[in-house]
Amino acid sequence: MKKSALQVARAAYQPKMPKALSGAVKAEFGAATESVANQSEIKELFPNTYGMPIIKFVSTNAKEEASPINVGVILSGGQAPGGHNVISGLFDGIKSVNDKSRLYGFILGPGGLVDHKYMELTADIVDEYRNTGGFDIIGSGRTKLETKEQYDKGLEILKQLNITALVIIGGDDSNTNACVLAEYYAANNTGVQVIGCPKTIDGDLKNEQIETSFGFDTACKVYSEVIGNIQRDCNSARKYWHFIKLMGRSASHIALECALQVQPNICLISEEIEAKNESLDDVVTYIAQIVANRAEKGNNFGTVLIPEGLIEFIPAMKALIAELNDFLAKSKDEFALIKKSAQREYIISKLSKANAEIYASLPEGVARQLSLDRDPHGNVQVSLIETEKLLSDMVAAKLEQWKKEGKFCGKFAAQHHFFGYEGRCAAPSNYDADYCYSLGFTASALIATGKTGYMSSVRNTTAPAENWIAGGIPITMMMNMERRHGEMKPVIQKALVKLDGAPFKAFEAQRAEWAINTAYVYPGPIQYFGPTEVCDQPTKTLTLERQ
Ligand code: FBP
Repeated sequence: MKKSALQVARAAYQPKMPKALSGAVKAEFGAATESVANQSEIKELFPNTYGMPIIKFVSTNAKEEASPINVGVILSGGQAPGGHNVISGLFDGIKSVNDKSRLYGFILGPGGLVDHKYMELTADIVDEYRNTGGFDIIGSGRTKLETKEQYDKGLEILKQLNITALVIIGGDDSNTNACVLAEYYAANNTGVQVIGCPKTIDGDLKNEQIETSFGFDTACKVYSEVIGNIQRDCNSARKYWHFIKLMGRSASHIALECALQVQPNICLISEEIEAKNESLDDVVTYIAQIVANRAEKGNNFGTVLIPEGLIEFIPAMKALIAELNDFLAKSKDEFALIKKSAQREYIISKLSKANAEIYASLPEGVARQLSLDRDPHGNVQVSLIETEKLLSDMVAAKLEQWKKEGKFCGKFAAQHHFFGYEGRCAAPSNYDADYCYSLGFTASALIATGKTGYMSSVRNTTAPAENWIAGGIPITMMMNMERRHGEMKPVIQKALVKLDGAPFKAFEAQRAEWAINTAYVYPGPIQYFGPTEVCDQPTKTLTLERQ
């Protein structure tokens, strides 16, 4: 396969690791843990994996002879830069335990386990993918592991390949799967361990122990580079308002991080809009007012960052979507029989009065997007909803009205962008390359220690890599009960933007100034080689959170 000069140079990069992982390790155990909420329900559902202690790995001189281990690995959900480095860290880790250990990759996500589609990941293959973006080494998928039949089918192939440990690299939903599977395999004395790894560009799989999910750093740096370029263009032509939607299915971490990096004129934070109980019209008025204020100073241009998940956080829309989710889950078959042209009226006739009114008031396209198939985890596919277009159309209508009333004297022309896929498979930044390799290596240490139901954890990552702390966090510790597909289910609690957290506070303190003045910052492209202050900086979010 032909390679670019950067790919060749990058292949030789040796990721930095915590010092503790450089030789033999031993586990230190903390106190028993509790789940973040619904303790009695979670304890009852996970009797074998609840309450386990937090683990920290420290170096030891006593290297013990260990038998080879066969390990399976699954990449699950949306791509995130660094997945290949988790696999290479895991590969090197199990080889350091015993060089006869073997690694198998299940193809195209959890479905590969159930359908027995796999390949052995040998040194040659792994070497081809070190420090590269993407999940193409084995592919990814969104199949939800939730039935006994799936777990048993999976077990068949694990037994056949003599695999005694499975590593699931995924986001909150996939790590929920990992936890359920770990419990099932433990309850049935199968001898198979299950370990999770925190992945998602969305940045919403984090807590006291998991500082960040991998991929967030690189993806935000790619988006910030491109937004910076747009801002230069915008400030050069001075004739467009750019409405930029940013991925992040639920939480607004990506939008917030990009805002901190590029200082746009406007950045919406879904969690704030929900907390203030704002309506769609409130959001539109907020944007239109800033457009009008800038127009008064002769600035008919600007940038608006919009988190992908916004629509679900506007309280009235959230109530509508919740009712739609339950309704579509229950009446899936009946709904499938309704002609496309009659679906809107059909939905309106089935919803409660308040929600039917809101649904009826939505533009045709948005209404249709809200009734599309949910993903396998029951989520609305928000990446398909054109919020950037919806908002700019509504802002244009409001400004038209204000013009008639003499409240707006400027010009308004909009451009639309959606940044998501551009960043999900970028070559991992040094931070993600190092973090992911360490996560994979740590997963191998958890396996060698005989643990199951743990998530690999690497902490203290704003310090130089040698001081990072590697260990494991019981996944049950992150769980609570939530309504999914119309039923209460145990799931990992999503980490939303905290309005009293340092990243939001830093943004809040500066946004009025960014709105009226043109205070753009142009971060430029990710640098892989060069001075550490250019190449090795973590996200502003993480830096502020850890200050
Ligand atoms: P994960 O939570 O699986 O990491 O997915 C992240 C994400 O990129 C979201 O930001 C986005 O909404 C979603 O995946 C889109 O997924 P798909 O391409 O499968 O529609």
